[in-house]
Order: sequence, then C-alpha cells, then structure tokens
Amino acid sequence: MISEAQAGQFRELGYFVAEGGFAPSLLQAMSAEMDRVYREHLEQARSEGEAAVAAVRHQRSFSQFHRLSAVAAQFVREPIYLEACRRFIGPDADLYYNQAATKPPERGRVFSWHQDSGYVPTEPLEYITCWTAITDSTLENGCIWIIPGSQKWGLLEHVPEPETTERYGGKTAQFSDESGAIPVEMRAGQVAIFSSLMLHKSGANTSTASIRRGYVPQYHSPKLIAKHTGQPWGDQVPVLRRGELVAV
Ligand SMILES: O=C(O)CCC(=O)C(=O)O
Repeated sequence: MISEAQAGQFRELGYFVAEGGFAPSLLQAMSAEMDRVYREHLEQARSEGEAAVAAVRHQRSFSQFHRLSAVAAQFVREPIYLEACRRFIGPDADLYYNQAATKPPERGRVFSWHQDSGYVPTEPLEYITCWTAITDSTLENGCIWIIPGSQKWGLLEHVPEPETTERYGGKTAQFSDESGAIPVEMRAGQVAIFSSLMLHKSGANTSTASIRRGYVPQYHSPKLIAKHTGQPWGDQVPVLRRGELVAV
C-alpha cells in the first residue's frame, strides 16, 4: 500500500498521500458515526442551554473518537495505518490521539498553522499523523495545507491562538516563510501521512453544501511521555506488537 517512492518522500519532504484502501461502506459508516456523535452531543447540549448548543455547533472536532464509536475503534487498525506504523515507527506502535474533524459549510473555520508536536511536546518527539479524507476534501471545503520539508525546521515555538469568527482557537506556530505552502486536496478514502513536525493548517469551508469530514488518527512508539509531566500521554492504545495487529 505504501510504495518505496512514498516512503522516500516521507523521509525527504515529511509527507505523502496514500490510497487508504477502505471499503466504500466503511467510509460511509465512519461518516454516519461522525454524524451520530455530533447529533448526540447536540441533543445533550439542548438540555444545558443555548451556550452549550452553540459550543457543540462550533466544535472543531471530537477527540478520543475511538471511545465514542466502536466503528472508529476498529478503523484505527485499518491496514494502511498499520503499514505506516511498521514503516515509520517500528514493529510496536500505539495510537497517540484520534479525532473526528467535521468542517461544515458556513461554520467551518480556519485552523491555524501548527505542528502537532507543538501542542504537547513529547519524548520521543516525532510521531505520525494520518489525516484521512472520509469525504472529498477540497480547497473550497477547507482541506489541509502543508509546507513540504518543514518537518526539518525542528520544533517551533507555538503561542495561544484565540478563537475568532474566522478561526478556531488553539495554538499557532511562530515562523515567517509560508511561501512553500501547498493545499492537499484529497478524494474520499485518501490519507495524508505526515510527520508531527510538519507545519500544517486547514482553510475555511467556503462551499454552500459540501461537508468536509476528516478523521485524524496519530501513532507513536510505546512508552511515549509528555515532556512537561514525564508521564505517559495520549490515548495509549496499543495497535501493533512485533509487527502484528493488536485486536480491540
Ligand atoms: O482537520 C483539520 O481541519 C485540521 C486538523 C489538524 O490540523 C489537527 O488536528 O492537528
């Protein structure tokens, strides 16, 4: 599933786009799960008042999605992810973090330039992110952008990014040259696999009717710790041991 050329590009430029090899019915099931979780949270929020409803409607993503969806708990073990783990992490790998990131028309905002490692620096520092297009991801509906090669710039300083009507809140990386940025448009079922040091962002959804659905599992070697606490961090779900799948 991952060619030598793609592996070489990962080492040189920090990313490549692969065909995920997912059954269309599985993509539909993930899409339906993302909808279900959103609807259930909205329903719950209705009993809590308007502010809670607005918060859910404007929520950027649902984290630890494997705990919210049995479909997702299986999905994180799809062959494309396991192969990426074998190639770029080693025979033992854990799920670091996973989120369902739905970007609807009108409400889907920009998510600023960052390195995933810039949110919570870890030891080891580098891991992999597998940004998966559950539906087509286009410039118009808010696809991700990357700066190929920026994984070689090392860990950049990140500062808090306040939420605005145009941007989700979070952190933003401090750097000056984004001239090498490229959009990564993907068809449903494609996966952008990149280093946690890759600078990336995503655009606003400016379409009238196209919902951009991304699912974003990340993987690292076991025994990863957060630098600020020295303690294990993230989802801590083993998916691969001695090169073999760890079943749910
Ligand atoms: O899906 C998106 O819009 C961006 C997600 C992302 O970059 C992240 O969660 O680190």
